[in-house]
Amino acid sequence: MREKHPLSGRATSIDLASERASFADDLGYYLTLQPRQLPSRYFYDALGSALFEAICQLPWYPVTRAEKGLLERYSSDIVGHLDPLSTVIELGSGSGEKLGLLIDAGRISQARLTVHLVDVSPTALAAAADALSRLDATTVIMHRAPYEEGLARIASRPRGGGRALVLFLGSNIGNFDPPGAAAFLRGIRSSLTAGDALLLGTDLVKSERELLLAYDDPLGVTAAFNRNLLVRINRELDGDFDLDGFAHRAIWNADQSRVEMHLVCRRTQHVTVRAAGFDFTMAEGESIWTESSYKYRPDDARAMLVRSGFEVVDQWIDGGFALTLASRSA
Ligand code: AVJ
Repeated sequence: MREKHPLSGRATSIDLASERASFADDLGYYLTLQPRQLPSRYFYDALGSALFEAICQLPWYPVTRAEKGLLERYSSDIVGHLDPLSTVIELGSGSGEKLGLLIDAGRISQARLTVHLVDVSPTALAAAADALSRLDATTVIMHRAPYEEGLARIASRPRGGGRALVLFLGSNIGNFDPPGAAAFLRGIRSSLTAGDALLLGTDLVKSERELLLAYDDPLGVTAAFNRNLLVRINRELDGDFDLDGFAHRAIWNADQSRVEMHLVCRRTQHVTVRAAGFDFTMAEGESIWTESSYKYRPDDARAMLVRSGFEVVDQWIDGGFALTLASRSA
């Protein structure tokens, strides 16, 4: 059975209206904090998702290539730890390519497999569903939802034996601050049963030069990805950000072990976000903090999992990236 367009994957106009309302609420809160901020989850509208896919192909952004290389080489080892594997849940499905790699390289029996894709982006879900449509013996279920909500829905479904593997790849964990990451991992753990596992992808600390090139690339794709947040606000919430008046800046915060992205105001401007019902003045040099990408040492990733109640099974490292497999023991 293949649920091509399950109910949980369909966006209704009510969803869209309430999403816009919470976008407006979030802006009213985060844009008036000092320093001003915008949550990075809002990067991923259709254009933002396409720009992110382009970033993954940049020679200066090694994350995706390194992780795919690890999956190609070690999927059979990963799957070997999880026999019999019956369910794979990918949080933040992206293009679905990595999941396909795991299934192929791990020689997972497609007929006995159920795949759940959880993503807030309808564009990402559509791309993933397309990439996985070749697995016609596998049941693919899409959940257009935030991760926690998707996990809760999946956990409440009956599962016919076999182990579950949750994939949280691409260093998406890097967008959480340390307490947030621990809480999130504990949430994943509580949705699993004994014997189930989590495969976590984490980008590793490397030289400042390499890190800054990855987040401030010479083609300006990451700058476009960052500024698109303002484009989105202007379009969806009737904002009037002067795009030209903002510069992309990436900095390496060594104390906090994170790359930060900011939008720095080049000249004082008054901004109105009409549909969110607020306005403010931004001074020259003031900035909006749009993203944190935490970087880890291999031991940090393991310790974070242990603190969240997991048992580390194995870890694979190459190209400045780590895949860590952890299980829920009881
Ligand atoms: C998708 C959150 C892992 O932090 O590296 C890429 C997003 N931001 N370039 C990351 C991103 C700028 C990416 N994550």
